[in-house]
Amino acid sequence: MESHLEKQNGDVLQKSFKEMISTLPKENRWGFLEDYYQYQGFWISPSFLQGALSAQQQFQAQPTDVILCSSLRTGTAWLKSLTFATITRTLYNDSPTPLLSKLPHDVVPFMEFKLAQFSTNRHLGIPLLATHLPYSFLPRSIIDSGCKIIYICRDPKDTFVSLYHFIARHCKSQNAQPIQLDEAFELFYEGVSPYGPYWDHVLGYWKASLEHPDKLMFLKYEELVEDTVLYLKKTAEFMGVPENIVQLCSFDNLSGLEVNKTGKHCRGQGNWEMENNIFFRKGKVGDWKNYLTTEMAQRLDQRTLQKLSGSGLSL
Ligand code: PAP
Repeated sequence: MESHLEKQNGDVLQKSFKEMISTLPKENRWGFLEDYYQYQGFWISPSFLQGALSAQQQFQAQPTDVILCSSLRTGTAWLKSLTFATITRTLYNDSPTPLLSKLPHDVVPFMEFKLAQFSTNRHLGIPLLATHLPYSFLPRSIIDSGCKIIYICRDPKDTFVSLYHFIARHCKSQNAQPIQLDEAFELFYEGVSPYGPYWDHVLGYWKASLEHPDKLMFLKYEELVEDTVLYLKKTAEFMGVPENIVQLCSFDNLSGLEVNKTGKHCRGQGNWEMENNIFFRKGKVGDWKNYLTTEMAQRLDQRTLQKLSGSGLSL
């Protein structure tokens, strides 16, 4: 819970944010329950943007914090479970880790969704926090405090397919008609997707990782799948803690837990309630082959080449 003063300040801020947001370009071809707004080059839901703006004003990062950053559907929940298990390995020697009874998203909160930006809403003994915000949206204190950032990205084709299923399932659960895959593809391609353009999100963190390799670790989902132990070790080293726990955080283990099969998770102000199992679909590299035509795959690959050209990054 936030304090009384934090709440008062928060209410005033939220009002001015709402006014500002209502002036932004908006769009809703994905068929969400609310319009998406374009702010500083990125498409974002108004409630998450309000959370982001509020975090920019209020969040005080600690130098010991580790901020987990990602666009949607690129392996956030997996990264959360791996880093949480690494950081808390000695804390839960005699009792079961919360990863066995809670969704990873409820174990490591999002800065912009759950108001974890308020120190009173955080477990300060566990310095992990997550965000889907682009690098340019991060609160200044994250950069100034010198705390560490871990970013995870994924092949745009698998990211798109995963995102499409996530949104289609969410729409169905709200009795809304989901958009067709080929229409969604065109929107993603044009950069009109939640927290998109996807490539701009990735490039923001990529460039920052080149400038500050000691502060920003850049991971790819595919590399994590290919050699989980190696990347877990690197991540632990980066955070300055020892590792173990690959099995605990594996897709099969997490997706088979009762909490992740039957529980529910809520984002924003209640308008994003979803079943926990939506976060565990297949967890495979290359599932796009089951959904995209060769032409679609080639177009997206071309787009990726063009967007990442000159950056030194390939996906
Ligand atoms: P979010 O943006 O909704 O938080 P995020 O966790 O970033 O989603 O990514 C979800 C993807 O990670 C899903 O991919 P898929 O749709 O292609 O299957 C999900 O299945 C996958 N995933 C979740 N947990 C794991 C895990 N432990 N290991 C590997 N992949 C996982």
